[in-house]
Amino acid sequence: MKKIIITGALGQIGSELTAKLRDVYGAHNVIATDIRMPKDHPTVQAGPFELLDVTDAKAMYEIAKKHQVDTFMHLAALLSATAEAKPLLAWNLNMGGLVNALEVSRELGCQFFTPSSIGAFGPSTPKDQTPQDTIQRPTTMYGVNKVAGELLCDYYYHKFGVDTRGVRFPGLISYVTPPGGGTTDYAVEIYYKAILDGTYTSYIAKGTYMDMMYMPDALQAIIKLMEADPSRLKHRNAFNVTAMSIEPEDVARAIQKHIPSFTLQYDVDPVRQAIAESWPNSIDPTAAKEEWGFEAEYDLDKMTADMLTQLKGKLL
Ligand code: AKB
Repeated sequence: MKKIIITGALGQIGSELTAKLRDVYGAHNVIATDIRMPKDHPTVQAGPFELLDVTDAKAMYEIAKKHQVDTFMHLAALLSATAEAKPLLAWNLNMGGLVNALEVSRELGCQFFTPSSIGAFGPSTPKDQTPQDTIQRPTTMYGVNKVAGELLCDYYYHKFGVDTRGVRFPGLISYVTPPGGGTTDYAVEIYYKAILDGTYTSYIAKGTYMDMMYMPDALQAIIKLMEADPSRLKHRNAFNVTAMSIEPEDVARAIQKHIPSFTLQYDVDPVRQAIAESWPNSIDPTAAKEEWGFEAEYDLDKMTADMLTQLKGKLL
């Protein structure tokens, strides 16, 4: 049985991953940590919780040691748009937090997971069906952090034998905890606005394709990769994973199947649009499928039906 520590447990992925891991491995075997207290997060509160600033290496080590963890899931990070607004903070938090988490994992012999992102690609990367191994020259601070992070995780595996594993997540769509400061956030906001206002104004331009995935598939992918037979892994970190390549009009059309009067307008944000245009239109998840059996259950229509049902229950 695993004993897992999660950083960023109150974030978009963390809040749901904490609950899912507690279902699978037992509540007391999942130590949730975040820089703030878990008010209004009943699932995170329903088990061990520690306050932790991931840039504090000593505190991180002490918490991990106290709970005798054997698995480290490092999620705390600034997303792309926030990182572009505060690049130095992003460097310190995203890279400082990661190297601290890898060091703790090396010292305590933990298996290690951290997500990379489609943000690790840049304008010179092939745009369609982006291969697993390809040009990575991102033009954002977030992307620079993600590429460096992918390399650092490979380094800790080769140099120290830390069992590092990771995926490149696309935009993640969920109804539990909203994302904050990402470029793909429009694909979550649109569902909230569809329910509350019947209309949405997108900051991402019509025709801008990006990869997305529904949160249940993202959680399943993390667990499957961490449980995968290591002898099958040719790559260890930064596996391309995706469920759909979509643009705002695709989401609007999927919503209109349930809310025919839904309308979509545009007021494009040049900063987030430029980030989106520097990313791939679609990525190729073949390596993840072949090496550890990645699969996504939700396409756009199935995800939309579930998002609208769940959000109606939550918001109305
Ligand atoms: C973001 O938009 O910054 C994230 C990501 C794709 O990594 N959702």
